[in-house]
Amino acid sequence: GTAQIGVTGLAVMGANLARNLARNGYTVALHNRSVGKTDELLAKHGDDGDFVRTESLQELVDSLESPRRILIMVKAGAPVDSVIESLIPLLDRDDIIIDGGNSYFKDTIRREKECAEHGLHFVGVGVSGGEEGALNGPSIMPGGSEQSYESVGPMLEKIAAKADDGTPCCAWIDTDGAGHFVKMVHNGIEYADMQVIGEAYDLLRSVAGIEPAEQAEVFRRWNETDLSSYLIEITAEVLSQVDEKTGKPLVDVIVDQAGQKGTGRWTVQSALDLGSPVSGIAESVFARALSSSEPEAREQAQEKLTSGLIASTGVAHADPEFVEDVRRALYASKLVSYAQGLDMLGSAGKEFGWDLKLDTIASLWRAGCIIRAELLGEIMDAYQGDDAPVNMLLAPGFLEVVEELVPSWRRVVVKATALGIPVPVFASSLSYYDALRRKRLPAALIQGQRDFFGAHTYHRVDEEGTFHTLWSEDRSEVRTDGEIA
Ligand code: NBP
Repeated sequence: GTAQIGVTGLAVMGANLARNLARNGYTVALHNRSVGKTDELLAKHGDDGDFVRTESLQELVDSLESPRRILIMVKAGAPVDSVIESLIPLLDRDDIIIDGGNSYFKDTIRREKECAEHGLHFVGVGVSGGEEGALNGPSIMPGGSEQSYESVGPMLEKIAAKADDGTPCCAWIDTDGAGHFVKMVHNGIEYADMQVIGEAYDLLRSVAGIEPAEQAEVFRRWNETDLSSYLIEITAEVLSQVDEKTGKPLVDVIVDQAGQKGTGRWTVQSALDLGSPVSGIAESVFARALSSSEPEAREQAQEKLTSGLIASTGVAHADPEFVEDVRRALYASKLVSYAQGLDMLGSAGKEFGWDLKLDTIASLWRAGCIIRAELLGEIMDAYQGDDAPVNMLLAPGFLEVVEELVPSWRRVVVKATALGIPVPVFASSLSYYDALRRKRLPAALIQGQRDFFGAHTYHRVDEEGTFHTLWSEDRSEVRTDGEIA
């Protein structure tokens, strides 16, 4: 065969990646379980470049130059295993299977091992940017062996988005599941990013009376500030959309129950396993769950839980000071979400043996992906060099910025709380900030409680060692052997 890469799974993502590859000069062999999608792609976009039509995995394999590169873009989960299983007997040593779907990183670790047993390379690749990114340049986060990157890296870099400085938003992350892990955390941050924008929208509307069309202008202005990002840009688009049927703002006819496909949930589950405090990301996943999984409870609560509501907001229509406070609270909460996501990557690196370079990872998110933002260039700078900050909020570039945002941030959380407007991520991010900088945390009391009921022991502030109080005896303190329980 002579095709340089094969793509199997030609739904939106696979079709667009195949077209992107062809437009960049590669000969692309096409395969889909049902041949209809293959023919549809060829009929509509056959002149994007050189394609080879195949009807079976055997034909796909035969059409490829050796060592083969096959990109799987089928639905995440069992379909990926089924395709791998069918491919294994057809492939030769050193062929490369690439999974560009949203696979769970532990599945990727397992699949890499299985493929390695057959002498095959398995490259789990995180791809972000939706349909549009897949076609015109996504952000690409590849894992797998460093050797396989030599073969697939140049192709992936060619089709990836380019940052403003021209560098491709694609770089080898680390072995096995590292690429999918980083993509997962990207999505977790994306959940938080969207939720904080949602909280800002709710406050602007409910407190300052700014209706959607007028808010679209606010978001357009905000997009010229340090908030500048894809998600702020599309928020303005969505808010300015008028429903064809009713003439109302579209956002008012959309049911307020947010969906999720699972990557946010995976991020939080993994964070719990790692003991990584991604409170803002977690709150954003829970906020979606609360919106959609409790319709009956929401309905009853609207009628029955009505105490404590304040009639007047005390804020004039579109009060510029309040609007600016909300903008700052949004930016501060966003910074915390990124700080938490990056912190989680640090913990995962230690747990899974990956050398995750946070400056490189931030650089890959500068273009092509959903969380692309001005901010990412600054995060990249903050993590460059040898003395990386222990927490993003403590990086010289961010320290002063956050400190300046705090008064607005507090005013907004207080106002929202007084008025009964939920701001789970604004508030939990502020608590994270406050907990980080607090001199004494009530964790000391918790250690005392743990020692009381479970003899879990504690450390003292003034002496080395591990201690236990004999709570049910004479309450004297004893020194115990070993580590704290
Ligand atoms: P889907 O996730 O909707 O999957 C559809 C494709 O999977 C079709 O080609 C279908 O073949 C194939 N397929 C299924 Br379903 N079961 C199969 C099986 N047992 N064996 C072989 N093929 C099977 O496609 P997508 O939306 O293009 O997404 C592809 C991947 O990219 C997913 O992992 C997704 O999470 C990820 N992703 C999507 C986006 C996005 O914006 N949509 C963004 C980033 C990542 P058929 O045509 O014969 O039914």
